[in-house]
Amino acid sequence: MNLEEILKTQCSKSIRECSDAELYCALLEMTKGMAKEKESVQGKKKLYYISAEFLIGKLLSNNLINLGIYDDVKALLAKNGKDLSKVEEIEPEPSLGNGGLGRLAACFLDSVASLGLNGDGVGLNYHYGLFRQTFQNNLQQETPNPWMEKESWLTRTDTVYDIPFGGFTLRSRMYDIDVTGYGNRTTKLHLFDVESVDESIVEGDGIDFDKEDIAKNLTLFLYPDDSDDEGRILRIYQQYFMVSSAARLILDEARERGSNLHDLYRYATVQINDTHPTMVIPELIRLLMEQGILMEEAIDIVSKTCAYTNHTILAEALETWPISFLEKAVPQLLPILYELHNRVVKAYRDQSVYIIDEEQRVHMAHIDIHYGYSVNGVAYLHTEILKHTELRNFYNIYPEKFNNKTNGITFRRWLLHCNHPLADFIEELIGPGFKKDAMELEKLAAFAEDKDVRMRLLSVKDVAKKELKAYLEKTQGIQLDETSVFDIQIKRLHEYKRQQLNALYVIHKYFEIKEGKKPVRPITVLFGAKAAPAYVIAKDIIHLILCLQQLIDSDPEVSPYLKVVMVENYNVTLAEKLIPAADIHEQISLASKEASGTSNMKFMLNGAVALGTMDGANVEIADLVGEDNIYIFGESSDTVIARYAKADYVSRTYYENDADIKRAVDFIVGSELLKIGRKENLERLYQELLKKDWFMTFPDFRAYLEAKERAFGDYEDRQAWAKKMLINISKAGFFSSDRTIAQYNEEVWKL
Ligand code: 26V
Repeated sequence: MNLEEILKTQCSKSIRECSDAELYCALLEMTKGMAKEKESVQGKKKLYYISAEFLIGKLLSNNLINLGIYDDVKALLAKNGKDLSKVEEIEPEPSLGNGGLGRLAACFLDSVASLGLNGDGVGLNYHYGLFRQTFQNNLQQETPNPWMEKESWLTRTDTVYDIPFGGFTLRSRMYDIDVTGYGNRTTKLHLFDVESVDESIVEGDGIDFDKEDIAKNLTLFLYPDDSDDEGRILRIYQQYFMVSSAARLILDEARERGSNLHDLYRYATVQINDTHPTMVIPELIRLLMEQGILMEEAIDIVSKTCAYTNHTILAEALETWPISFLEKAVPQLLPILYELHNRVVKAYRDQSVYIIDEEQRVHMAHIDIHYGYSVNGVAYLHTEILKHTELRNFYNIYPEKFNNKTNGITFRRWLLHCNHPLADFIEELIGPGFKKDAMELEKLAAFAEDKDVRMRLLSVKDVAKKELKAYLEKTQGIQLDETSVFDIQIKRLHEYKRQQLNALYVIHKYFEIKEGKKPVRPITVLFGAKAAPAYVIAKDIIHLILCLQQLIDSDPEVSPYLKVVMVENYNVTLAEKLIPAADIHEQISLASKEASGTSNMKFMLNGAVALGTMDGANVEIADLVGEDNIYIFGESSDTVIARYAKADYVSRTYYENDADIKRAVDFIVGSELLKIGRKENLERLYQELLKKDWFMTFPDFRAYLEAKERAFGDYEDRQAWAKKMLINISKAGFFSSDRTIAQYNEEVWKL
């Protein structure tokens, strides 16, 4: 049957007569059917990528691309007076992740399927995912974000497990989402859900709910607010529910493939994505013991099966659970946890590597490192810092376990899907090979001196900027000037990512313009960021940015030259519009703090130039593109680490010795902003910077200004800038997640 007939059968009317919503449902069903046909016989050993987050984004277009029918469907719809991009808009975005970690997991699944590897993802089916962000009175508000509709990518399966908790049992059911590989096979994302979940317990129109009613709330939200103890215990229930379901699935499937469980590690490998799925280790041990395997052997088997990825060095982000919480939620794991701890105590005298500390807290990462066979960081610098600083004592014990796997992104979504004009132009220049082998992008370097190519590249960028302008105008009522330079910072709001540094720049520029020092070309500074609902200072930073946006918009002296925009509800869908349109992208974390970053790779691939610190994967980007094609500033990770060790940073000294810093910081609580914003929030942020500035924005302020001005200056030589764009694209191949996944497979999973 051809596409037209399939669609007609699905809709039971002609394409022309269908609404966009009907077409969406028909395409969804059709795609699911085609994905099913590409499921194939699986090998002996299988990867289970367990993650609390899979930020998959909308799936329709991506699936059409991966199935190789995007152009045909688009043409067919057009022939019938329909627009595929309108149909795409019908799809709700499943926001099953917070940011980089969850999006990475989604990119990895795409690559596992595209490389034809035998591996599935396992996670939780959150009904509301991450909250939807709205702005009211320049403050972030959170509301639920429902995404599961009658017609969705989820397929209910017959796989159910009874998961025991302290005092009660919950039934889990597996739902599947097809992961269509690019021209290869389909694998699965398994999402477990509680049968008894009850969406009606959400209070009002916010995101509060009864945190103690576990049977009803377990899979309601992604990472519920964990600022209080009930929220934190709920996290433990979620995590155990996820990994116990996963462990049962792993054992069932391994047996089906012929394992006698003594050889489990020859049939399964488990990648633990950050510490959230760590309890899979004691749970697998427990379940193996239920099958009659002795503790000693069970520990050995599981230690050869599980591998751990670390995604952050921030101490506050490394999970530790009070043993009393675990005792309440999952008492059956306690004997195993004590045994795992006692073995460590016996073997090593060093308290810093113990699993349970003196305050009776369980260090989840320590379980992973002692009882997993691989520990990896997510960029070169990050792994080095883990080995020599954060996890030094573990590295001394197990040097052979540590390895680096620099993150990557799927080029299907982050080029072929989100930037058709650029993908087409690249294909015109170097042929279609780059779609399968991203390293072929290197061939673009041959055009670096070609003036026509440079001009074409600039016009492709202009098209994307105009598209973003139209989209933001339509969806958020925001007006952009597409002839201005688009300087974009999009990522979770966190002090270490330093959106506040960018905001201080805006204030500085505001003063300069007021003083008559106008930029040669208008500047548009775009932000997109959600703050954790309980993260007070992060929300204050959003407040500051929104107040600046309003202030500048209403100032006719400044607004022709400077515009600040914080887009509402930043998510994958918005990222797909923002990234192609960027001229400059901000990667300005405090050196040593950003494990990798992945938007940096997406921007580079779309021909934007980075303004960044030597942090995370920026280091590798800088190595690849060379200093002419990136704007690096700020103190090195060594300096930063040494300064933390000495604990001698005093932000006030910088404030007092640099009039520009003082002027910008004082402005936060000056009369102009206080007229617009809330005193409490602005004052708190002012005090935070003045008294603490824990992520050291002041020491980097001057260098940041200088680098940013240099970038804006260089931007005016359009030919030279186009060359920078081209070099960035040509060097992006290394950051394909296909490369990352191939390395995981060769060095860790060995499927
Ligand atoms: C979590 C938390 C939770 C509590 C409060 C503070 C805090 C700060 C950071 C985090 C991050 C958790 C892990 C994470 O998302 N890491 C990100 O992983 C990406 C994929 O490897 C990587 O590109 C980002 O650099 C890294 O931040």
